[in-house]
Amino acid sequence: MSEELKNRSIDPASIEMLEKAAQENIRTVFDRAEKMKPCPIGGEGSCCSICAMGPCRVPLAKGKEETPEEKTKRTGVCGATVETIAARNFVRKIAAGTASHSDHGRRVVEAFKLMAENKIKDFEVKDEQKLLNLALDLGIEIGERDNNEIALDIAKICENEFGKQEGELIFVKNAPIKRQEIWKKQGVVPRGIDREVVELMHRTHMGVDQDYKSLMLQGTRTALADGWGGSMIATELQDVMFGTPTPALSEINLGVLKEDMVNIIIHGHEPALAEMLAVLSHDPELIEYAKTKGAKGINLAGMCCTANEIMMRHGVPIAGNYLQQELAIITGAVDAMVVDVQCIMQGLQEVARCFHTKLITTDERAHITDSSFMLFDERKARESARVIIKASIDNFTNRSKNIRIPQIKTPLIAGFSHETINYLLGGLYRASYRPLNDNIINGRIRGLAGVVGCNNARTTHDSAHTLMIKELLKNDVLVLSTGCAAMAAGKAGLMLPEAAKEFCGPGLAEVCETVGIPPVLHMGACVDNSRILVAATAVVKDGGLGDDISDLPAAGAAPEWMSEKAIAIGQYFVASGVFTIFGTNWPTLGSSDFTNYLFKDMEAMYGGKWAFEPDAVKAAHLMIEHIDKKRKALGIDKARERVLYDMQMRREMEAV
Ligand code: SF4
Ligand code: MSK
Repeated sequence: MSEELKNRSIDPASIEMLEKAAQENIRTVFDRAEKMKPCPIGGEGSCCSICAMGPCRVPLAKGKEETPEEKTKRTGVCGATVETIAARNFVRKIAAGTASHSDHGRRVVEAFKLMAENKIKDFEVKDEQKLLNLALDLGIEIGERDNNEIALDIAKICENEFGKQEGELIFVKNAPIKRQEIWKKQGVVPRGIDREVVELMHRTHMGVDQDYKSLMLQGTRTALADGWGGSMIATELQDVMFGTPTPALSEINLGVLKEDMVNIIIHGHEPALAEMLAVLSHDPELIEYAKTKGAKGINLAGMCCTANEIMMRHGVPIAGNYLQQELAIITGAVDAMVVDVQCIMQGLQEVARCFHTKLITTDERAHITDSSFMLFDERKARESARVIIKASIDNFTNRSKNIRIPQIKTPLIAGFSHETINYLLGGLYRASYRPLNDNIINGRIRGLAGVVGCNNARTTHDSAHTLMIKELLKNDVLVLSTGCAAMAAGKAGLMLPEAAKEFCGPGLAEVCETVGIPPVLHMGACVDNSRILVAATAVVKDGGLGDDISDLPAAGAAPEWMSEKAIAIGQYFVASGVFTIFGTNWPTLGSSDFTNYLFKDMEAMYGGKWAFEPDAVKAAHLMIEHIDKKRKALGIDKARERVLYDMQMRREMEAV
C-alpha cells in the first residue's frame, strides 16, 4: 500500500476502496482535497465577503511579530478590523450550524404534531414513559388523557419554541441552577430559536455589530438555542416517536454490504425516512419483489448520522462515516444511496455516475443536480418509503460485474441514551448516576470526555479520533461519543465491553467489566450531543461533584471537525462550562485578540473555553490536565493515588 493512501485513512476498508478508485480513475474527496489546497486567508478567518466592496483580505503576516500599529492597518475597505472580520465569520458558522440542527428539530416537531393529530398513520408514541416525563417537565396535564392528546400539547409547546419572540427557551431549565444563573448574568439566555439565528445574521450584515465581544455574546446565545433548544427538542421528540435507544449489537464498516442482496444506503440526518425504510426492509412483499430481480433480499445500511439513529433503534448495520460515503458506491454493490439533509457531498453524483448506483434525494430542501428526486412525505411515510425501496430493487439488475466489497466489519454496541446509562448503572429500581459519581469520586474513573464530530479530508480519516480516544481510555477517562467520531471508535473495536480490558487503565477497566459496558458509550447522532448535556446535568444533580457542569472532571473534543454544526456544538459546550478542544484547523487564528477571547477570556465568563490542538494525543493530554485540575478543585485528586483496591472497595464495585 502506498504512503499516500496510508495518509488518507487508517481504515483498511476505506484504503481498499481508495485503491479501487485509483485503478478505475475515479475521483473522490481525497483527490479533490489534495488538488485544492485550503485558502490560508479564509482558513484563519481573515477574509470578508459580506458586501460587494470586498472580498477583503486581511491576513496575518507570517513569520514576524505584528506591532499594534500594523494590526490596526489590517482592515477591510469599510474599516472593519481583523477582530470583527474573524468574529463575524465565526459566529456565522454558529448561525448556520444552529439553523441546521434546529430545522431538523422543526421537522421532527411537525411530524410529531401530525402523529398526535392522527394525520400520520405510520408513526406512533413508542416511548410512553418518556412522553409522560416530558409532559411533567413541560407542566402538561396527564390525568386520564390519551397519549396523543398529551403529545399534541407537547408538540404545540415545542413548535412555539422556534418562533418565540421573548422570554426564555423552556429546556434551558433542564440545566443546573448555577448554569442558568451564569447565562442570565451574561445575558445569553436564548429567547426563541429562529429569533437568535435571524438576529445573528442581522448583526453580521455589513455595518451592524462591529465589536467582537458583542458579536460573540449573540453567537453564544444562538449556540445555546441549538444545544438546549433545537437539538434537544429533536432528540426528545424522536425518542418519544421512534423509541429511546437501548444498547443494540450491530456491525460497522463497508463489509456490511452484501453482494447477493439489494443494498440500500440511507445517508443524512433526519430519522423519519430511515425508520420507515428499516421497517419496510423486512416487508415480505418487498423481499419477494427483490427475489424476482435475482437478489436474495434487501440489505439496508446506514451512513453518517442517520446510521447512528437507526443503528441505535433497530440494530441496522452502519456502512461508514462521513468520508466513506463515496467509497461505499465504489464497491459497485450499492443499488441506491438514499439521502435527506446535511453532510451529503455533491461528489456522490459524480461517483454514482461511474456505477449503476441511483442517488435518490428525498427532501425538498436538499436537491442534487442530476440525482433522482423522490419526495419522502411523512403523511404517506409507508407509501413514500415503498416507492424508494422499489426503485432501489429495480436498479439491482443494472449492476455490472465490477463489484468488490471489502470483507471488513467490526461488531459494536450502541444506544446509550441518558435513560439507559441511568438504568444500567443504577438498576431498574434505583436508576441513578450514583455509581458513576462514586467511581469518579473514588478515582477509578478519572473523568469524562465527550469525543464527537466529523471526519475531515484535510487530516487522516479516523486517525485523530482513535488516537485521542485510546489515550483517554488508557488514562481511565470514560468516553461518550456521537456522530462520525462514534463510528470511528466503533470501527476500531472500542464499542465492545471486552475493549475495556485491552484499552483501558485498570480503574476504568474494572468499572466497565463490572457494569458490562464498553469504555466508549455511543450516544447517537450529532444532533444527540444534547444527550451529553443531559447526562452531564444528571451527574451534577446526583451530587458530590460540584454544583455545575463546569465543576465536573470532564472535557469535550472534535478532533476531525469539518461542519459548521460542529462550531455551534462546540460553542454550546463551552457556554455550558466545558473545556472543548478542536483539531484539524482553527478558523480565527488571523485575529489574536478574538482567538484569546475564545481560548482564555471565556473561562472567566462561562467556566468553559475553547482550545485548538491538531495533535490528537497532545489534545488528549490537555483534556486530562483539565480533568485533573477539576479533580483537584473538588478535593478528589488524592483518591486516584490509591492504585490497589481493598476488599471493601471491591465489594462496593460488585454492589454496582
Ligand atoms: Fe470588506 Fe467591509 Fe465589505 Fe467586509 S463588509 S467585504 S470588510 S468592505
Ligand atoms: S454526520 S456533522 S460529518 S458528525 Fe452528523 Fe458526521 Fe459531522 Fe456530519
